[in-house]
Amino acid sequence: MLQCLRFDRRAQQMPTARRAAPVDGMFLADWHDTEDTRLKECGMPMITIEAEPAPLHVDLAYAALIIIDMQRDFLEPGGFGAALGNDVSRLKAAVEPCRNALAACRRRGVAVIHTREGHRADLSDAPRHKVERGDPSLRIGAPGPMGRILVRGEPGHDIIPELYPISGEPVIDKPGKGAFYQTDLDLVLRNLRIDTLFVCGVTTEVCVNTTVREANDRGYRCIVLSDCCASYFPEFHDMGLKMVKAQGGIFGSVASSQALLEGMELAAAA
Ligand code: C5J
Repeated sequence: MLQCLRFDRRAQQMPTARRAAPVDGMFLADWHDTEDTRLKECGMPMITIEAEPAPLHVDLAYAALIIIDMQRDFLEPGGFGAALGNDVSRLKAAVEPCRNALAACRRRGVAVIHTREGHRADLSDAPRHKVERGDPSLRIGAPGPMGRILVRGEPGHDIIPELYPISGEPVIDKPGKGAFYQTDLDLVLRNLRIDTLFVCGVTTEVCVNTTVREANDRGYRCIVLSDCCASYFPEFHDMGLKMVKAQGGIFGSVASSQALLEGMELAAAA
């Protein structure tokens, strides 16, 4: 009898076929061939999403929503973003669209992954040039209203309440801008057989862009959800999205959260 535990987030388990380790040299697409029948019967639909530069067909069984660094340190006054002189209120625009995309993915059993940028308490994983940037009283590790700035375990390092992870959703702690650098994200995605990422988060041109480039080189197809991302600099947000989708989608594709929701609804109605 088929088990569909992968799609029950509370079960935190995967069916046997998904737990099997990937074979060296196997392309991500090959995994589909071995599991298609099983996954179809698990009820995960194929959706069409109106993306740029072109519409895409996405099998939700192999897709994940990744939410990059929606942390208090970036979105709230008194954190890392503010310490660098930024107007943090500019990032608020991404919260509601992100919340809608997150709710839709949770409802349909699409894998959800969160990331957080931050450092060890002794800052041993923080490059010196990163720590020494800016006003000494506001640097990484300095005490602030939300605890030590950009340090793991401090209140500011936490994900904002609106998008708080639930049980079964992996949280990737990363010391750099890219979510793959010095983390186990690639391993987590491969074990879940993910080949497509819906990418949300902040900031568009820094951690979102870096992660998309890293993902693209590792063979993941990225669809950046434009309104679920934000920047302290509106022009960098716009350019960051343009860079992803230029030249036929050189790093990935861009779509609105509405396009994702519509794609899901159409598939559900079919
Ligand atoms: C930045 C990030 N902007 N999460 N981090 O320093 O984009």
